[in-house]
Amino acid sequence: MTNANLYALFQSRFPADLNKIFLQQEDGAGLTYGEMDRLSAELAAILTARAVRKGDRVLVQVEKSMTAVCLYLACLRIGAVYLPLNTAYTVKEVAYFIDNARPVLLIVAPEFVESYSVPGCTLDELAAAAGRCPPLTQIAEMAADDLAAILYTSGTTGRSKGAMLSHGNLASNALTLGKIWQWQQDDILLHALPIFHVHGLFVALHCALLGGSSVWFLPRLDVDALIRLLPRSTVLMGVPTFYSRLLEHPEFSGQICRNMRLFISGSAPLLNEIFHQFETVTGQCILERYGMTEAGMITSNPYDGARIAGTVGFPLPDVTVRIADGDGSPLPPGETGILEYNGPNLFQGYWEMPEKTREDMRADGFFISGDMAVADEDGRISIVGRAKDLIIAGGFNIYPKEIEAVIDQLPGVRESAVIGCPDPDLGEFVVAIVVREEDSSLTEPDILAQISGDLARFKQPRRIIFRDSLPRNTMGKVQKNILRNDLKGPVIRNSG
Ligand code: MLC
Ligand code: AMP
Repeated sequence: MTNANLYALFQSRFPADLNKIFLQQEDGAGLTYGEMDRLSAELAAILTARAVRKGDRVLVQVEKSMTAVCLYLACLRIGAVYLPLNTAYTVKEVAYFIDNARPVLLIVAPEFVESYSVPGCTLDELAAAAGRCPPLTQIAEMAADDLAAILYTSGTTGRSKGAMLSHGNLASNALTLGKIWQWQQDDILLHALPIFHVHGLFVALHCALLGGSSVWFLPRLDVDALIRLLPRSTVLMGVPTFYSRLLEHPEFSGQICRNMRLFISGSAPLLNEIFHQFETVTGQCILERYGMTEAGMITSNPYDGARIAGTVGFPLPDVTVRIADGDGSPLPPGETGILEYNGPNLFQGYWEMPEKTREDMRADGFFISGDMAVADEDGRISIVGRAKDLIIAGGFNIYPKEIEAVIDQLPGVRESAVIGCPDPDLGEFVVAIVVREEDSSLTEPDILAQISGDLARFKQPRRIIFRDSLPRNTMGKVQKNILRNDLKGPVIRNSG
């Protein structure tokens, strides 16, 4: 049996010259393929010395860095399950993940090492120890369905669920994307996404690793840095905000994109207007693709062939997609339904929540995405809405239920409803409509101050609007579409 360990696959694709740059920063710092292989083997040895074993969860909440990438690779090497978290999460939010996933080791920022019940350390500590430790070069034997990572994704019930992704899931998606996007050894990827989500961690880095390519590794989105590096890059992956911000930059031009062969957008809908403006300025069409944490990428516009604004293209070659009615029966082209899919990239279920996994799956193995879609006669798919109550701001998913639960338990609040309002920069921003108890004089700042420790900053409402009651249908369900319509126009986002 061949080893299905994803890191073994990466190794098999390393460039012949291990002195080739893998990650590089603008300040001159970098890691060659050989250095990355060695550092990840040293970190693998350190993790093993700290009693991390195959199948154990390693929870990681650290700033983006080259060492953090090697830590991820080290976990793959020893068969540990990598559990990355958004650096914006509060201690209270992280405590939930610890309780749920029971990691054996936490790697967190120095100020949080003592905050939790599970032993923790910093990435710097690990890196310092790595230099003193002989590398563990052996790659753990893994089956295709052994877990590689758990990525938490909030649910419409407000409780985060850990999506279990196996070595086989990640490998299949990476191999497919590498092929359809024609990844090449001389590609240079411009990487400015966070590395705690599918987009920046798996889609971007795996394509580069399988291609044996080089990566400009930016700590975060800095549009000035993109402008400087675009002439020395060939591929950019970003959420739509990347493209709207580039277009606003006075120095953005077709000329600086002259070496670029591919601009990819995803994680949130790309506005038609941005697609067309981008084409006008650069002569290039952004390739929009669609995916989710539970499977990685699912559909993509073609590399060769028409990329059409407002569509997410066709199912990946090894993924089956159907647009279905509420019972899972396929609908004909032109009819809007729920997008369901199946393929080798589909996850292994939600960590220790079999009932949640069952809720989202059909008996024939298809996963119910919760996205509303329509296919044309050729099978080209457009995402036209969401059946799930979800806000996407700057590519981060925000589940209203989670925010409503926090606001509802505040003294003086009778009930609340959280919705997304259109935002030109981030796509959507969070607004809470709150009904106070009769004797309450709660104000917007009072509420914001009281929820600040419970919710990551990006989830906190940018506006709180008070109402005497919430519109409800005859079933008693809050009619959020009415709230969205009522608030069209008058809601101005607080800048802070
Ligand atoms: C930052 N802020 C956000 C935010 N990002 N608020 C809402 N939504 C966001 N996405 C807030 C901060 O809390 C802060 O608030 C203020 O904005 C400035 O913070 P910043 O860090 O300086 O922001 P900026 O660098 O401009 O970040 C915006 C961004 C970033 C869009 C570049 O959010 C980003 O990199 N997003 C990518 C997310 C991503 O990778 N998604 C992929 C998910 S995978 P204040 O008030 O404190 O100043 C997936 C599957 C798939 O969906 O298909 O890919
Ligand atoms: P996440 O759970 O963070 O992986 O986010 C997945 C969700 O992002 C999907 O279910 C979609 O709602 C949304 N999404 C991803 N890509 C696109 C896209 N190209 N267009 C519209 N929505 C998208």
